[in-house]
Amino acid sequence: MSGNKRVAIIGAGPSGMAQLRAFESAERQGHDVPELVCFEKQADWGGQWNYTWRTGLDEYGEPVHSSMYRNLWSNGPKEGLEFADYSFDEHFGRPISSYPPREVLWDYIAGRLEKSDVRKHIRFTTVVRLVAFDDATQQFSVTSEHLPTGETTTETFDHVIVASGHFSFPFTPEVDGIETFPGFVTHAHDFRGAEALAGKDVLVMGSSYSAEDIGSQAYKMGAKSVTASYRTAPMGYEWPERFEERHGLQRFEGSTAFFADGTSKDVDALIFCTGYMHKYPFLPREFAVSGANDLYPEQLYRGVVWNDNPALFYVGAQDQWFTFNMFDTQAWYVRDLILGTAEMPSKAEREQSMTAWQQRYRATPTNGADQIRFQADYVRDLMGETDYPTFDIDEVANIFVDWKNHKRQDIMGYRDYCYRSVMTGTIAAKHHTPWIEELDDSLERYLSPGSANREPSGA
Ligand code: FAD
Ligand code: NA7
Repeated sequence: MSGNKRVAIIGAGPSGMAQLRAFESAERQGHDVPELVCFEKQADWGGQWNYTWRTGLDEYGEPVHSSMYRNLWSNGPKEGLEFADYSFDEHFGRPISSYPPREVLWDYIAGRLEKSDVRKHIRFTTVVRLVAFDDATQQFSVTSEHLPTGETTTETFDHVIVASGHFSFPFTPEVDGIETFPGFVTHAHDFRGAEALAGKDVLVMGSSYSAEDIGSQAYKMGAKSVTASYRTAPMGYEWPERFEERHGLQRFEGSTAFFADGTSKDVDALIFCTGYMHKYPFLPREFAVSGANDLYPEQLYRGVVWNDNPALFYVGAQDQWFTFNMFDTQAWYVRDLILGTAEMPSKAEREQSMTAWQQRYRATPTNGADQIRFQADYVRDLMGETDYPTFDIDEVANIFVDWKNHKRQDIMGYRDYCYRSVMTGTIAAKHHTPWIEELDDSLERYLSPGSANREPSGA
């Protein structure tokens, strides 16, 4: 073991799993790796991708982590998130479509780690309650609770890696008169499926991913109408009939919603798609990322090192165009800093770098393409620092830009496009059933015969 160092990883979602994979890869190359303890409050790995029907509090009275719903399919092409060291072809043994359902992606993420024994490092159903740092010993103490028994344990670690995600604590604004609304009210975090919205007039508040996809789910499942209410700018897609956008939900009077343009609409259901908060209840304020859901959180050098205490790291703390392969590049870099094979710059050097990246981020136009290229450059920067297999990051950025264009062309049909993998060169298989017609989102149905029989389109 690396000088008997101990490393705590908080969370076994895609980011924590990437961290375990990174250390495993170093160990395979003969590096002496630290003792790893990964705390995971759920009973299995996969983070958001570990679907639960539960909402609110779980069976132990813990806040439910996952915000995913039954019928969720990837909202971006899988060619944008593919691991550079474990392709979809390797996992499934044949080409699959570009927008797999949730369960299929969960299977892919898990498949990479099932080939190793890293699961032994994970303590499931164990929630981290408190992290503290002792200036005298320069060590962290981590207090955790084993949820089934209620037993608490405090241990010391040289490093803590926070990989607990940031799409689990819903932000829900106040709306005047909402207490008089007799209909169904929830937040995207607690949404599990749109079947019950069939025949209903549905209002979604927000204009980002959740509003777009939950609105589309409601449409697909036969809602009588879907109204999406935006604050800053409409999504602006060519919505089908029964789907419209209106500016600024202002108040309710009973079932009637009033908007900034003076119009009103009677609705049966309101779903807040108003985003999430950075919240780390186990961290003292001086260690907790705060602020908006940004591509470059202010307190983190290279998006991963807590600048005021570089023994503390985050993986996956930024807003995400890139996901799984970005978490990998972050995890590989964090690993190398811990192993000492990458050098930790001085505080002054870190600050210089952070200022430069932040200035650049603030100057980046908010349109999708520029933001995508900003994050591509960020990933490229990390990739250059480690031995994570390099891949054509510009081509991945192009895939994301194409994806945005396809959404503009056909918001209800964009998931039927196929892209080419930058990792293997394979063109995705056309799925046997268009997204709008498919009501069975299971892995079995997805992989059922016929999925490779349609000619690819796009790419
Ligand atoms: P998470 O997946 O959130 O995992 C964090 C883990 O930490 C969880 O397992 C949690 O139980 C654990 N944890 C939290 N607190 C504690 C604690 N105190 N103690 C112990 N364990 C703890 N990305 C895509 O690429 N494509 C998509 O289509 C897509 N769709 C999404 C849809 C929704 C509704 C949401 C919310 C996100 C979506 N994402 C998507 C983004 C998603 O955030 C990432 O894909 C990915 O799950 C992030 O991984 P993570 O490990 O950083 O966080
Ligand atoms: P996002 O992407 O953070 O978007 C939040 C949306 O909520 C955005 O459109 C905001 O509008 C809107 N919002 C926030 N506060 C308000 C108030 N007070 N009034 C009206 N509208 C508001 O969250 P999502 O849930 O869509 O996506 C998060 C992740 O989940 C993402 O990674 C997906 O893959 C799934 P704004 O544009 O700021 O005016």
